[in-house]
Amino acid sequence: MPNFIKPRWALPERAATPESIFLARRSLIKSAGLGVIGAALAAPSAHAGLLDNLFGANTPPTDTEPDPTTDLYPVQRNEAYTGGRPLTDEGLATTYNNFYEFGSHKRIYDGAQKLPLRPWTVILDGMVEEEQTVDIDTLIRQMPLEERIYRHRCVEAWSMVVPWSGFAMAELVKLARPKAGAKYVLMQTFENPQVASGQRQSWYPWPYTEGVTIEEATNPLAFMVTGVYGKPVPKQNGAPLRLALPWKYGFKSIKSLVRFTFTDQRPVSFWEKLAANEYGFWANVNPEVPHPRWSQATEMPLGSEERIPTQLFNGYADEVAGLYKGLEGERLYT
Ligand SMILES: Nc1nc2c(c(=O)[nH]1)N[C@H]1C(S)=C(S)[C@@H](COP(=O)(O)O)O[C@H]1N2
Ligand SMILES: [Mo]
Repeated sequence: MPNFIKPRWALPERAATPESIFLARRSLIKSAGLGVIGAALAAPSAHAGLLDNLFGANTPPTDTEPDPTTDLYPVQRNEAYTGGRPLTDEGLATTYNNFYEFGSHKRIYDGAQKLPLRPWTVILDGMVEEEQTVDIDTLIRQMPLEERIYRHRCVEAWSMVVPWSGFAMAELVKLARPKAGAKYVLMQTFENPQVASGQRQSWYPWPYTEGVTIEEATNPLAFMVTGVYGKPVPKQNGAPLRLALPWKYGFKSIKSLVRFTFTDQRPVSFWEKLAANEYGFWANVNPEVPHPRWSQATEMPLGSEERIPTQLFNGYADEVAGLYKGLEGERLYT
């Protein structure tokens, strides 16, 4: 094994596991009376070896099946979205991932290659004029694809700047034709425990779900991702269809979507079910509102040696602050 030099942005596993899973596991295991096993599972060092391995292999994995949308890329860049900072190295953005379906550590890109991407359908249902099941290739080929460089700020305080390809989420809402009473969009990731080892861990509330208001979904910044770095989006980054909400913490940007349900009930997300005190519905980036267990004032860009200040709404306040007028009483920033 070669010697790896751990970059300084390589956060210790405990800090890099946002999502309070060690705590959730601990309490579940305790309540099951399995204290000794619980302690071993809960040890923050459990994945240290895996994390160390990551930094020797920052090359994007290659997929053996050709993606049937490859011919669409690269797409036209929309110059209105420049990212404002240097792009993150493609090798880093595609090998340092959060995708709990494939494990609670960052090196899931190899395991994620098992996910079959075709056939893949997307359901549009709930409070809509007519329920639809849409084939992913039909969907992608009918949408106006463009490239946008967006900042991404994980709640764990690492960040990246990536060139996503895709289409405005407003286009998907238009296609779904929600009824007047619909207020929210509930979104779901695939469920396939045979290939997604994380989904065999029953203490998580699978499938991964997220939600936004219709106003958020139709804000021009809300972006459905089908590609990245001028190619179809790789499995580990949420193929074949994921969300990018650059003004919110990264966990809202749900991957590998199979269902959009329009509803008048506010959705409860995967992380909110696990730890409602730490992860709420709105989760807008705000450097002045700390996570209960760490500060959100600064962030570590992937590949960088220095922390930089975090900005309100991740720097997108001009575009989105208006969405939250009149909601000041809500927990908008966790
Ligand atoms: N289905 C699903 N979507 C998910 C996650 C996940 O574990 N499962 N992790 C989220 C988190 S915490 C982040 S920061 C981003 C990471 O996206 P990336 O791996 O493309 O950087 O995906 C988000 N979407
Ligand atoms: Mo995240």
